Amino acid sequence: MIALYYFPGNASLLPHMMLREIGAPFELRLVNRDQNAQKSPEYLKLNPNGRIPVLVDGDLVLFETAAIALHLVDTFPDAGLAPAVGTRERAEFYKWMIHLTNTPQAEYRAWFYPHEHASDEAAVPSVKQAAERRLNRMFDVISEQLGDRTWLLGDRFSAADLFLLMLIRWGRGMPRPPRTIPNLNALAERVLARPAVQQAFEAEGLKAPFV
Ligand SMILES: N[C@@H](CCC(=O)N[C@@H](CS)C(=O)NCC(=O)O)C(=O)O
Repeated sequence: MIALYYFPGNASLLPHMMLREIGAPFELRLVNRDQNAQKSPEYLKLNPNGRIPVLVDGDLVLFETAAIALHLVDTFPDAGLAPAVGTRERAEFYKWMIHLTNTPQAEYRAWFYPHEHASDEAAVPSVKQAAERRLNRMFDVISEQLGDRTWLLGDRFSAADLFLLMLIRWGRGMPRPPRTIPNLNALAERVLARPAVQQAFEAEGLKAPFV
């Protein structure tokens, strides 16, 4: 049985949307951030970094959102969330998954937690501003790469589109939210129209505006 440790809207949203797309049985386990449960001794046994998400699959305990996502596409190949292994499309899929996790997702850490990136409280606003500038540039590049394609891989929907939706959503409070870039907004709308995505949002209690 699969269990996903989550908090509404956190990085756990990607594997949650994927599990709904896959349609396999799974259990959601809330990590109550309001009580800092991600830093509790029990949770630290699952993820010593004290971060969300964690996926438990039998006796496998996985942290890192992208690793969880890649594990899910491998475990459920028939769900069609990634192109076949060894193909050019699969390589493009890896490119996007790795880019999204180690570039915009990592940059969001500086935007949401700027105090972690400054030793002086006075520097925090400027750390946040610089993160925002870098995020804007990253979303511009993603938008240029997406162009007028339907999905990041062209005609083929994949878990990378779910990942991008989550990242677009995280920026809804930025001075220039990613949704203000027309083709990113259009992609977000297409992903949001998927029944599995709507089920995940509803189960997490996420309310409009979604991006
Ligand atoms: N690289 C990690 C980052 C996870 C992460 O930063 N999660 C955030 C929520 S989106 C978190 O746990 N924040 C609470 C904290 O750092 O205490 C991953 O992708 O799993």
